Amino acid sequence: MSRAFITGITGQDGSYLAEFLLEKGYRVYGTIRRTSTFSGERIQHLLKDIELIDADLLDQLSLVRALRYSRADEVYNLAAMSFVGNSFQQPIATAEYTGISVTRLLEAIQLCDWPIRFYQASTSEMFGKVQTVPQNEHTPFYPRSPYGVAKLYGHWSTVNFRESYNMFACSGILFNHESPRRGLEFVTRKISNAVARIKMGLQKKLALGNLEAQRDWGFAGDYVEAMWRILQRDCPEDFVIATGVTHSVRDFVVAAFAYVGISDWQSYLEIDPQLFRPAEVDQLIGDASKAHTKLEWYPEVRFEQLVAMMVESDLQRVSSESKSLHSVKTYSEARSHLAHQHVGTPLMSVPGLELGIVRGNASHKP
Ligand code: NAP
Ligand code: G4F
Repeated sequence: MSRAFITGITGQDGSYLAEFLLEKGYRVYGTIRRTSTFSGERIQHLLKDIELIDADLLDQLSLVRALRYSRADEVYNLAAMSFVGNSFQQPIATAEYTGISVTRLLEAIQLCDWPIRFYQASTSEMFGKVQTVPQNEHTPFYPRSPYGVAKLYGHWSTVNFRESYNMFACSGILFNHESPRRGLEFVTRKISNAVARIKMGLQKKLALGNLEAQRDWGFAGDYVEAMWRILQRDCPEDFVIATGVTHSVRDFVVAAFAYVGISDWQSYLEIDPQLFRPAEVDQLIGDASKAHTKLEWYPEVRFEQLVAMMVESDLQRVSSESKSLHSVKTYSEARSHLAHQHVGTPLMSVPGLELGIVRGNASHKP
């Protein structure tokens, strides 16, 4: 039985990848870091099938121990501080988590005395101020955020270990991919959640920043299969993974409101200057021809299907939360109900979350 080791298993991609690998018959290990509340809502349904190991990206020995315990054949490095907006507020922490930790993990792998294939979660953010349209494996990088800069370090570290030590180390340069499991701070989920709540009469306005930014949005479930395919080849190489279609944030807003039958979306929208970034990535559009040819990978979910999937999921969640809230009779029942709800799914967006300025124990994972 093949063994897979996933850092960031509690994240959007980690949860889909764990499901995918379990279906393929893998034994799956995932790292979790100690937090005051368990952040495992996305993998709750998998807990009986996977094994979780305590490890933190900043603690090199914890990575070595976790790897040795798993004796993994394949390592998927998905853990990172992944929110671009926050990286402007915490550039040093982002460099540590998202950049230097890649080298920590690569060195930990070198200390293992069995062969390991390594996947690094690289990103289209590395293209930033794009130098060609569309972007492929030959496009020069020009990151526009501390997150993009940190990811670029991790990317080149992966290439360097491959070339220096003959490691089977690969980068997947993935364009934006979304799902109902996306964190509420990312723009697609922020929109789908707000549209569902507006439809249910629970929210009046949706505040956004730059509506003109364009992204190549795919479905996370499709993209984790590409990660796996990258590690199944005879030789290690890097791949761009994308749909090849781009849409603006405005397009996403219009499509999400249209899904719930609201055409006057402008009356619900507010533009908040604080939500604009110090430097923006204006347009991303990927050319995944190499992945089509060498991995036989193609995305299945189109933009319209993705929007529908996300809004529908939030409608159902918001509706069931709202119904169960109304069934609560007493004040103490309401308090205990709210406490319970906050463990898993937040009842409302947390103001300031998208700026990365919320402190304390606010849970923001779907
Ligand atoms: P995500 O939902 O934000 O998940 C990030 C994961 O990293 C979580 O499991 C988080 O654990 C873990 N993590 C963060 N800091 C850690 C630390 N110090 N030690 C251990 N674990 C830590 O991100 P995602 O969307 O699944 O993305 C997965 C990876 O792909 C990330 O590296 C991201 O940068 C990259 N990527 C994403 C996209 C995209 O569009 N989604 C595109 C290109 C690349 P907690 O649950 O404890 O917070
Ligand atoms: O949803 P976003 O925060 O995603 P972004 O910055 O593209 O990064 C995501 O994709 C990368 C791949 O290219 C990943 F590497 C990264 O980890 C992450 O998953 O923002 C998308 C766009 C931006 O241009 C932003 O300025 O939406 C714009 N936007 C407009 N209003 C907003 C908002 N973004 C957020 N998060 N919140 C807003 O209110």
